[in-house]
This record gives sequence, C-alpha cells and structure tokens, in this order.
Amino acid sequence: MTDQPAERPRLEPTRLTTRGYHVHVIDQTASTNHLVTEEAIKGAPEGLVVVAEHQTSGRGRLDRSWETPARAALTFSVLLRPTVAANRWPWLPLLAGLAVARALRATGVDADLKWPNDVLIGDGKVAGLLVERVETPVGPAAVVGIGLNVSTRTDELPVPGATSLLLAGVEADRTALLDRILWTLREEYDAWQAAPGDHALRAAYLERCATVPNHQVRVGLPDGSVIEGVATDIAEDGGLVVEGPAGPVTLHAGDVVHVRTGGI
Ligand code: BT5
Repeated sequence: MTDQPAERPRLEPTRLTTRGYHVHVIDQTASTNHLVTEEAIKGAPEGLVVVAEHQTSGRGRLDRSWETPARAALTFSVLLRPTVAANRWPWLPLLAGLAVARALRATGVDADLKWPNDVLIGDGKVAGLLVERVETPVGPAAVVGIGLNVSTRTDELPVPGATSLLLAGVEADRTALLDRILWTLREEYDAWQAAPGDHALRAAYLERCATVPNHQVRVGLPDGSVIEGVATDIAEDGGLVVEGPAGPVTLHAGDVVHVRTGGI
C-alpha cells in the first residue's frame, strides 16, 4: 500500500476511545460484512468490528456493489447480538443510519437520512448501510456494515448521486470519525435495547429523516414493481407509509427516490 497519497493516512486504532468493541483494522478484504459474518458463525461475541483500509468487493443491498478507493472511505462492519424481541429487529438498520447521521452532524455536517438508512448530504449519498441477520450456533446475530465516503474526489465517485465529506467541504480525520460513529452507535443501540418500546428511537429517526413527512417518492420494490406517492410517516415497526393511488401502504423494503429534490 505504499502507492497511497500522503493525504490519505492510515487509520490509527490506538487512538480509538470507544468501549465494548474489539476493533481490527486490516489492509484489505473483499467485504467486511462477509468477514464478520464468518466470524459470527464461528461464535465471535458482540462488539467485533472489522475495518478495511481497502474493500475490494464491497456489497450493497440486493447484490449491488459498494465501491470505494483505498483509504478514501470508512468501510467497516460491527457484530451485534441484540437481545430484543425479533419483531423489533427491523429498527436496527434505521438505528444504525441514525447513529451515522448523528456522528456526522457532530462534526458540523448537515447529514440527513433517506429511508431506510442512506445517509445524505443535500441530495448526495455519503454513506450506505447493509445490515444482515445471520443465524449462528449461539443464536441470531446482526452484521451492521457501514460505508462512508470521506476524502473521495468527484472523479473517484462510482455513481453520479454519490458525494463525500471532502466534496461537502469537510476534511475529516478518519480515525476520529470512526471513533465518533462507534460511540453514537453504542449509545443508540444501548438505549434501544434498554427501552421497552421504540418510541424514543422513532421520534429521533423522524426528526432526522428527509423522506417524511410529505415527500413525493417513487419506491422500487424488491419484486420489481414501483409505487409512487407521498411518504407520510414511519410506522411503529419502522416501515415507510406511502399514500399511493390505492391508499396508504406500509413498505418494509425498497429503493426510495425523492422525486421533488432532483432524485437519487
Ligand atoms: C448500500 O446498498 O448503500 C449499502 C452499502 C454498504 C457498504 C458497506 S461497506 C462495509 C460493509 N461491507 C460490505 O460489503 N458492505 C458494507 P444499496 O442501498 O443497495 O446501494 C448500493 C448502490 O449505491 C450501488 O448500486 C451504487 O449505485 C451506489 N454506490 C456504490 N458505491 C457507492 C459509494 N461509494 N457512494 C455512494 N453510492 C455508492
């Protein structure tokens, strides 16, 4: 990795202050979600974090790819073993997106969320999350994968709708940012696990989510169909309520385009 420009320094794990995690920084892997899933199946405990300086075959949802140049991004996965009831697990991806948005806001960036968990600066996607449930011999686990564009330049962005912190005018220290995200994730996760319902989380999510209320949306559903309408609310179970031509529907998966903001 000697060909990396000096302005893209390595992560410095000894500077991390977060507790309750075992953080491993590795030079390169295909996908940190893949690696952490393998470790989860072998019985790794909650709190394992694998961060890759370069992820060569990063995954998005629905077999899509996530592309980032070496050391220009944060690409990492966190192993969690939630003890909350299975019917509350759908909140976990939303919680993780909220944690990333909160961490970015703490550094002065106006980050918002597009349902379910894309992190936006303006109309540009600065971070994507892939949260996967894994069955393991010691019970179900969740692998929370986070990809955040930090110093990516325009010519390095994989798609036109993407952006980076640098392009938003922020020169971020990746180690400090990773530390902050791990802290906000821990805070949100512990509060969620401790609370009997998801009301506080829902309120915090609603405040940060640009999709609701009343955004005109076009939602591509996993079966290939498309619903257009107005996103009116986030349901108690974390679903997106869309007022479509046939009345309100609650969606639990899908790709949202914010129609009136130019669309992503
Ligand atoms: C996501 O999927 O946004 C989830 C991305 C999760 C990446 C992390 S990195 C660490 C961990 N290990 C992994 O292997 N994955 C996780 P989705 O909503 O399906 O969006 C994927 C789409 O985003 C692609 O089809 C592109 O259009 C776009 N895309 C790809 N790379 C991007 C980037 N660096 N920045 C912004 N958009 C990107």
